[in-house]
Amino acid sequence: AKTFNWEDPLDLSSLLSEEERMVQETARGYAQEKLLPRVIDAAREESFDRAIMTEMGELGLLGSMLPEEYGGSNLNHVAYGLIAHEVEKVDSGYRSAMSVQSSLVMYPIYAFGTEEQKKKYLPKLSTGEWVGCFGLTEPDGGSDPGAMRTTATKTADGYILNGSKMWITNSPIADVAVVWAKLDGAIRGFIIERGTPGFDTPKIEGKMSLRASITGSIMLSDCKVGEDALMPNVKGLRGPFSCLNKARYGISWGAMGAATFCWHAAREYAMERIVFGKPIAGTQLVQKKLADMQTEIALGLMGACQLGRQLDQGAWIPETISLMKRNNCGKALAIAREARDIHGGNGIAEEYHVLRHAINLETVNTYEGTHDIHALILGRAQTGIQAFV
Ligand code: TGC
Ligand code: FAD
Repeated sequence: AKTFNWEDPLDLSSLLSEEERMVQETARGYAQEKLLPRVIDAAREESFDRAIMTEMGELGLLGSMLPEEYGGSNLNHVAYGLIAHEVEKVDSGYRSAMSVQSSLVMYPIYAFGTEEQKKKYLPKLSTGEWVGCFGLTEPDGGSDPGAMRTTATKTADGYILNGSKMWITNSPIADVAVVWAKLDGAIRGFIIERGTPGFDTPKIEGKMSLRASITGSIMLSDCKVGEDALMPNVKGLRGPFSCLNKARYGISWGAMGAATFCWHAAREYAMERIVFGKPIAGTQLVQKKLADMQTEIALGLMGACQLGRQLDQGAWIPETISLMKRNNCGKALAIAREARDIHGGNGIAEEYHVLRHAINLETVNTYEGTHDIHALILGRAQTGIQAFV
């Protein structure tokens, strides 16, 4: 007879294929052996180690869902989610670097680019030789990207871009940027290479969240690009949203990775911490907190897995992605805060990691559509009434 597995109460692992488990093992090994030992210094010093991109590239973790001819590993959505989950157990910022490269840069070039653009950029991005970034959000407000001000103007031999993008993961180290701008009033995607005159990417300093990730802005002042910078096969908000669908899905797994780390750390700490003569794990309040964490994580991972299967079958709906992104980020943030609480004063020390996760999850709950914006997407879907405006 089966016994209760406290770590995997709904038996998620029985739903994974042999290949998915192998990917999970590879990502777990890399994250624990190579990322975990450098994360405390990275967060303290607010620095991102560029070598991480080539390391991930070597293991096939970048653009993993793309076909092999473009440098991908031909993996499915569930395997992609498992990578995000393992990497984010260490730090949401490291998962960000992977998400942006895979879902927000390689995916649009693959889905909307010309054959020449795919051949030029995808192999280099998949090895991590080149780093990409994705510029959608602007300083005047990210929740309503349809109101963007960045423009592209057609010239005799290309386009001139003007405007600015804010809060862009990886922009200061990016070799190439996917930038969304309005051309004759319609949103279009452009690929801009580092070194193009009028393209600048200053770093944002002083972040208190996601400090192991590098973030910047993108300044475009009369930035001239050729005809070949435009991705021809998409027009309108569907372009950036198609990328966000993939990234938000991955985040629904990733956030549960950060939550899983915090839950396990809280459990272990509570078993060892003796207060009033007994382990705090033997108190009702702490047990309730641990039970809540276990329940939310088990449900969140099952939901993410089901969504991954739907994506693999092509039978998915954007609202389902909003539901999972919103719920898993919100729950992960609450779990990380509770785990910090269970650690008492030690919970604020960097060596215990839990406060770093909680602070990171503040960003994860906000980017790729805030918790409330996803509520409005779900509200619209069930009432037929849009409440954004
Ligand atoms: P709406 O009228 O709803 O739609 C406009 C057009 O877009 C299409 N569309 C989608 N297509 C594909 N997938 C989706 N999920 C789609 N959602 C909408 C839609 O069909 C329509 O097409 P058409 O042809 O009919 O015109 O647009 P709206 O302007 O009312 O949208 C409102 C809202 C709130 C849903 C949307 O703007 C939104 O989601 N806002 C949040 C913005 C956001 O998520 N930004 C993320 C920036 S990137 C980032 O944060 C990266 S962090 C990465 C990291 O470091 O990990
Ligand atoms: P706003 O849109 O100004 O929202 C502020 C508040 O108002 C939120 O609470 C929001 O929920 C609420 N709100 C807005 N509209 C409504 C409404 N109609 N009804 C009720 N409440 C509402 N963007 C990129 O393009 N690329 C990246 O790589 C990227 N990386 C990021 C990395 C970090 C570390 C961070 C912090 C952000 C990143 N972002 C990126 C930007 C991110 O997507 C935006 O911050 C997010 O979409 C929210 O936009 P905003 O910050 O302008 O907030």
